[in-house]
Amino acid sequence: MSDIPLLPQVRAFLERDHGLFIHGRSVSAQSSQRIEVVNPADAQVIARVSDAGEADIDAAVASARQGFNAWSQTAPALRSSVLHKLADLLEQHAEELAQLETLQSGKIIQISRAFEVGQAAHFLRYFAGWATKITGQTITPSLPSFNGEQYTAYTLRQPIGVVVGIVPWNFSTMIAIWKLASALTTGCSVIIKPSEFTPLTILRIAELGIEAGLPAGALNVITGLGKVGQALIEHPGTDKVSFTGSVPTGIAVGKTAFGANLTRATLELGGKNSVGFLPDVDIDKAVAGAIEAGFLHSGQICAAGERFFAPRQRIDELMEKLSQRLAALKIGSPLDEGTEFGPVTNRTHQHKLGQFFERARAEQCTIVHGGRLLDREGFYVEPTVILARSLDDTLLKEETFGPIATFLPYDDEEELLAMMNGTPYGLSASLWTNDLGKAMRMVPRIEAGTVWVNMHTLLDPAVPFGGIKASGIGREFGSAFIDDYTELKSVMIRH
Ligand code: TXE
Repeated sequence: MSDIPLLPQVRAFLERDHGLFIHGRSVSAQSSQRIEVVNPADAQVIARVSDAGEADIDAAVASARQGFNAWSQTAPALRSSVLHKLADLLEQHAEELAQLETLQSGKIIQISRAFEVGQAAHFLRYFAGWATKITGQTITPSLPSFNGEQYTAYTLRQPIGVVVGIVPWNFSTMIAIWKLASALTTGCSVIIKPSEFTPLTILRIAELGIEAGLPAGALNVITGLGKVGQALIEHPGTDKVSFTGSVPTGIAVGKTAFGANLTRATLELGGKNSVGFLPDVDIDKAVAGAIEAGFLHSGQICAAGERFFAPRQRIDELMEKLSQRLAALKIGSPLDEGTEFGPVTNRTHQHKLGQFFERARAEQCTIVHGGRLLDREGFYVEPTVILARSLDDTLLKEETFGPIATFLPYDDEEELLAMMNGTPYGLSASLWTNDLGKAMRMVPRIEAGTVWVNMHTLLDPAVPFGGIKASGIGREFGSAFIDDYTELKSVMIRH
């Protein structure tokens, strides 16, 4: 097969002189610094965007404050209908957005279509529904009444203000949608700072936001390096940061936010997620499970499984069958609809994965399958299966964020639980078994924000998502996100 043809509107978008999206339109940055956007499939530069400077950041924050004043006063039903309209527009522009996403991230086109656009629209509609359902409580205080006076109290949930949404490169469309939808449905305005590697789709979506009916300033997009994110958090005109990304950057973001007059922070960080196969598991289901947990989008998912624990008597068979499946994957261009496994998103990340392979060899782990960078144009690495020697091996401790499943055998259930929990992180974990009773007893003992049974990685907007331990603070989705985007005001009345 061969690459699908690019839509004319995609070519036209790439050729544009990209500005920043401030106060309802694309404006040229005052900073002259530019960042190259590179196609991971062939290492060619496809566009250049601005690395925003101080004046640009001031302009975006001023616009977002104005946007907040307007948007927070709109009726919840109107906010809901604008977000529904934006979801419609995402679907109407689905192929254009999917192609742009694949060009900037190397994500295979089916994943761009299904997740970055299809799922993003689905999440957006879920968030849109919340606009009209945000409520406080009424409370009867027990204060003394000397002259017949009575008391009534109630709480208000009010939008927090200007939100900074800092987005990583792995799901640059969907994660941006989670952040802007959470902010806009609660009545906040938002400034999105996309990853410097993948800034294009959100610039296009901001234009669709205006078409959907957002007032100028409700949604701004500022491109640039990490320092731009930091300056936005430090800015006195911003009230909250919602960050998704790596643990070290997340900790830095948290410190910056707390140092900036307690700017509120939601941190959704990565980690080192465990996958436990119980002794009764069907081997074919275990292999499919390992693929779902570790290799979707080349493992570049914060919730992906990286630490795989299998019963000692079954581990060889499992790794062998998994290796056979990986060997049959069609590796190729992400714009080819037949491709099952594409490049990773940037050269730095590809090199980092190469260093992990070297570390594994130096620590005498067994490379069961893969373990090399591919010698071809673009940023390709082999899907890899590794047998570690102990829990202290680097590949069982550090987040690789790549297509690497590292295995270790266990002998009994208590040892499995200790291994699964033996990490400072706690974003997600999964158990694979036919014995649901056993799984139900183990689930409460697993230290993770999300535990899946016989599934991994898939998220639903109705189910809260976020990390415990060093994997984050706060929750996205469900009703839980509302607490993070609103302030609770108590009102007491004597009458
Ligand atoms: O991520 P960062 P990077 C891992 C992955 C990858 C490594 C580095 O292993 O190889 O992290 O990737 C912005 N204040 N993950 O550098 O640093 C930055 O511009 C405010 C795991 O891309 O986490 C980008 O928009 N913002 C991961 C965003 O933060 C700052 C997802 C994420 O950048 C900033 C991505 C600062 N001081 C990478 N520094 C996951 N687990 O979800 C950077 N940024």
